[in-house]
Amino acid sequence: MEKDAKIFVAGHNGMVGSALVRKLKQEGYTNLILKSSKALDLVDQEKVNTFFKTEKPDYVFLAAAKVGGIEANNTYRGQFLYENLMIQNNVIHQSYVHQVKKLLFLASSCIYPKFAEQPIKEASLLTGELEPTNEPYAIAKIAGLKLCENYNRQYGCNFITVMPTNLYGPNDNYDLNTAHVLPALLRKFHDAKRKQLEYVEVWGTGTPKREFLHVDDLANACIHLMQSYNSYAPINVGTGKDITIRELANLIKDIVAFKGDIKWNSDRPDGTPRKLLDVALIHQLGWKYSIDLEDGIKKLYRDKF
Ligand code: GFB
Repeated sequence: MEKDAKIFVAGHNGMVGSALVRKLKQEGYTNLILKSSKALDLVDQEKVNTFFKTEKPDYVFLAAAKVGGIEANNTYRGQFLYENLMIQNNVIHQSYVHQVKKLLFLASSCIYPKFAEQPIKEASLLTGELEPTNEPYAIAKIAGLKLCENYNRQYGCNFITVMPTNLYGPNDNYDLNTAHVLPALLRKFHDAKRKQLEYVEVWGTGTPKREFLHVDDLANACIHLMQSYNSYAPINVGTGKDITIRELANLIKDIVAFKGDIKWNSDRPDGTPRKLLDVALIHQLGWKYSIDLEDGIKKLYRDKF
């Protein structure tokens, strides 16, 4: 990627897109094309066609997506499937039509089978049933990575797919109905401390395990892969370490210094029991995460609240 290449970061106002923009600017990339969803609705085929025809980007980071935590995935099932399919189809297809040199598509670790062998190797894809709460999102992302794969195979495109684990960091969503667990718990414990509540309700049983990666580490990995990885085989990006939701809740409770109790609400779904990524492949390519989970959460809490 040349420093003055035209780089389209789709979804630059989101958590991943904004981290990519910070990192690209830091590294001296000067020609970024950024369009808010108001200025360019990526679900709208006509508008995306016109945009590509006019702008003709050299490189594309496809970080635009409808995303959310377990509750949002389970509630807005139709929208998660439709909007993600449309965004991907429009951007990936137009990248082929207008000969984009390279595209990086962001998938997700939740597209692996619910009971995949741990740690999850890239080869586990499509070997078993999906977690029901996020099946629509997973199906859309699987379609996206298959579109990349098959545009490479049929047309010789250089479209790669990255599978990040659960992410956290600046510009996350703190709405308790749609957030992921980490920002939701920061918000809940912080508000409970401020209001001097006796307890905080945490969803599920606390036994599921999750791996958390800071979004700045993901942005580093994406730029590294954009420069060095040229295969349509999806590649995992994570830390290689996971913790239980109970451990996460206790960690956040301590960071926030909330003195009350935790109440577990097992009427809420647990989701996948575990989804730890096997990160051997990206380690071989010379990338490793650098932000420790506790340090990352402490900094986030200081900056956000
Ligand atoms: O982060 P999260 O919503 O997503 O939930 P997933 C992770 C775990 O935290 C689940 C528990 O076991 C939740 O039950 N949890 C506890 C909570 N308290 C809370 C809370 O207050 N809010 C939330 N949200 N969870 C999503 C997928 O799955 O992960 C998406 O649905 C996406 O498709 C994303 O891939 C990365 O890790 O379970």
